[in-house]
Amino acid sequence: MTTTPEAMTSHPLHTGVTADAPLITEYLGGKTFTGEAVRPARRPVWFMRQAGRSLPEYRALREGTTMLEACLKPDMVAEITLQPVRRHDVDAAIFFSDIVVPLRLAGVDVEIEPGVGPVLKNPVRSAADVAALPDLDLKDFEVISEAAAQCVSLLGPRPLIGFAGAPFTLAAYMVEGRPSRDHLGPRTMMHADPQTWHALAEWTARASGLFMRAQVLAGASAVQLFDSWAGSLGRADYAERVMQHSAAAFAEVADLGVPAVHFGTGTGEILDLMQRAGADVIGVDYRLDLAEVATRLPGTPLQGNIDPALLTAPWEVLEAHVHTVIEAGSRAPGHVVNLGHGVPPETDPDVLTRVVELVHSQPVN
Ligand code: 1CP
Repeated sequence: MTTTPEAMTSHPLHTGVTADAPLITEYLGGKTFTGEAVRPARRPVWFMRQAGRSLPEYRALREGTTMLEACLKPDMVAEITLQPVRRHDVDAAIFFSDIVVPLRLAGVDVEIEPGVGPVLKNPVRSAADVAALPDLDLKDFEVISEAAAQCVSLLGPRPLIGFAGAPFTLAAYMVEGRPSRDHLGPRTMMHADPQTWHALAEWTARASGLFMRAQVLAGASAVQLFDSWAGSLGRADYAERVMQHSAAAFAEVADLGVPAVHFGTGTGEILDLMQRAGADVIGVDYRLDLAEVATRLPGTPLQGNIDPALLTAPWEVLEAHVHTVIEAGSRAPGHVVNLGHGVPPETDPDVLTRVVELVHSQPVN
């Protein structure tokens, strides 16, 4: 650990504040950050996209502020990050931000349009477009460090999870210029103009890596890379044209030693590769059988995979499903209960609170 930056000596994992938090010990396969075997005080659970969207207190606070403005106001970020922790008693906070925030901080003209998602003024489609991308520097992410540090001091022993979009998912928005279903633009580019593709993916890997690094140096105790659209790739494309860039994003935080989660959707064919890209934990989407994934990736802690569609099913149906997920997860060396993708905006927040109570009421292994 000689390369660990000075800032990490006061990090909550190193001071011990979050070293034996249930989330961390499950991510580490039943060990504390200092390596002692331990059973968690309770079964950990959090929800992807728990901050924002489904919470009335979020909508009230965001009134009159655009999404990206909100992401650049440390007080607001900290408040929104904490809202689901207070309301649901989840075992981790996820930093409130968006995968395109590093683009904005680097100087790319991007907006998040309500009801649409990220939109770029100038999509990036040629070698010249890539060459014109701004230089990236950790100093550009100071507002993120400040916001994350506020979250960490308010959270105490509850870990903050830092995150970023994976290089492919981020590049998909940059090439298309807006949300798309099949991501044809980046998939064409990686074959038609591989040099430009790799230059773009190197840039997005560094943007995502620095974004995670800023959050960890400010005290985030884990990171998650979201490759939401990697499921649109064939295995060969992922292996030859994408995986090395996700590995490069993880490499930007590898010296900091925090557990790293890798999540994508529709990624059944590439889960082993996603793990090899540098993840300690695999986030499992709702389409996969968690028990089978535990068999396919032996020795790997898992996160997931309640089907978000069941959040609006009758309670008995959801309850039985949660029990199935817990039972399947017990076959992995560590398991953090989560959804198999983000909270749908129309979810009744009380249902999420009830799921947390149910998970916490179950004995730990
Ligand atoms: O005005 C609003 O409230 C905008 C809605 C919104 C919110 C609340 C967007 C626009 N982003 C976010 C926050 C956000 N985005 C978080 C916050 C923390 C939390 O999890 O609670 C996180 C982790 C993200 C990550 C994100 N953004 C992903 C990866 C996760 C996933 O859901 O797959 C992706 C793909 C995005 C892009 C994005 N940002 C926003 C939207 C609507 C989209 C998706 C657009 C599309 O369909 O392509």
